[in-house]
Amino acid sequence: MENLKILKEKLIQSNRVVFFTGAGISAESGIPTFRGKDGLWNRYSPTELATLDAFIENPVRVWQWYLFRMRLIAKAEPNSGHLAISEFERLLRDVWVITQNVDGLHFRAGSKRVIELHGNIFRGKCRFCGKEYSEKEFSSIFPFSGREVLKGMSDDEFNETVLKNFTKDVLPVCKVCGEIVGPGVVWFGEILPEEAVEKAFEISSACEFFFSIGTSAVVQPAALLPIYAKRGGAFLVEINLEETSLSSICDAVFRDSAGKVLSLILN
Ligand code: BV8
Ligand code: ZN
Repeated sequence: MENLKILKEKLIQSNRVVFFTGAGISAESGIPTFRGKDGLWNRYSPTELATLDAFIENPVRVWQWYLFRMRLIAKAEPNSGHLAISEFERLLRDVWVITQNVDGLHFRAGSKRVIELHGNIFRGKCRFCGKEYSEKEFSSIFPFSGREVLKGMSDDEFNETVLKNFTKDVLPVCKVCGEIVGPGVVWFGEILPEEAVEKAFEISSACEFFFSIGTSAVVQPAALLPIYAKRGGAFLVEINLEETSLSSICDAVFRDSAGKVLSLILN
């Protein structure tokens, strides 16, 4: 407990603190992680669904998977981990969140300075002409994607309409080029948004504390951020249920849930 108190005091005196998060921080909101024991990928492999090839080959199947996840996220609430980070943004001088997650829960928890490295699942992106769709604009061409529509759907309705009777003619058609629009996330093999990547590497290389939270630190180039932070002299903290390739270079490791540890440091 003592070292948590010391850590909090040092955070209060620090200039810049970065919270780098992965699927593990949203697990306590009921959203399965990718690679953990209950991981989403366990039933599917990333190459099977989160790639342009998979989408071109079978857009219905890819959209069924994304709508399944979007509905889980629409029904989810930010948890104590998201809320503690948003509280830190109010308490400390200079806080940034860099997230690999596409669920938007940091914003819903009240965090303002959030970099979404892998996009946002409720937005749309046309891979054929490049048009990007905001959440509002996307739900106007794809009613199924509306947060409230998905949240209000019972399991039976979802199974009936989306999992059973879902056909190509209900998929969103691009207003510009007429092709099928995909989710506004970064797929494997796709480049990350340039501005977001630049900003993320810039702030990570010049911060005093870098928290790597709920991530297996496997996905590149995001997994380079903690390495850059360490190289820039940051005190590197891992909060993760399982050991990762990062653990051995961390200055502090908390092998416990993100919500619990972040709330303990905060209070
Ligand atoms: C690119 C959006 C190239 C989609 C995602 C080297 C350099 C560059 C690329 C590569 C490279 N090596 C390999 C690549 C290719 C690839 C890659 O990284 N592959 C991996 C699998 C090896 N990278 C890419 O393709 C990237 N693109 O670089 O393009 C390029 C370059 C130039 C020109 C053209 C192309 C794009 C990567 C982005 C992929 N998109 N998401 C979607 O969501 O559908 S990644 C996906 O994984 C999610 O964003 C997720 O957040 C992310 C990372 O996973 P984690 O968040 O770490 O989740 P995971 O389940 O793995 O771990 C959770 C951890 O939490 C576990 O350890 C668990 O123990 C812990 N935990 C669980 N509960 C809790 C907890 N901890 C605390 N508390 C709890 N309660
Ligand atoms: Zn288009």
